[in-house]
Amino acid sequence: MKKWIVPGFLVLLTGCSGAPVKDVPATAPSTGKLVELKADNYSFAPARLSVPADTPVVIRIHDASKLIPHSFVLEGPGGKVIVRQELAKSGDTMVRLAPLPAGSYVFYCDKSFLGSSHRAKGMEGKLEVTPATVPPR
Ligand SMILES: [Cu+2]
Repeated sequence: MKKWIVPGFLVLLTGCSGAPVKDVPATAPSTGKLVELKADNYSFAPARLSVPADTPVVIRIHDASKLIPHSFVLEGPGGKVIVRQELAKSGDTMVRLAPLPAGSYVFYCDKSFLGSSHRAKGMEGKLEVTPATVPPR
């Protein structure tokens, strides 16, 4: 009978997993340029961030949501997911980014509820990574 209990339990476990994508931990620098971001239902503020290229960056994300879970996903210019982290409800989450090459990145929440994604509701923004040295005028 034990044979039957174990597979049934596994089906229950996998059937209940909420997040469609596993967390992608960033390679974590211990320090970096600190950037503040606020998350709420359903927005990120500011929706545009700018950080210098080739510099470690720490994004402190304050999630004001008390009930609805949110996440932070950062995608590179090629659509590759660089980091994905669950956000702490009513708290701060530190997202540590290794130095990034200059370019235009997007961030968003990949959660959804009843088939409507938080991203479509407005939980997305742009991260501009600008060249560290500005050529003289
Ligand atoms: Cu969300």
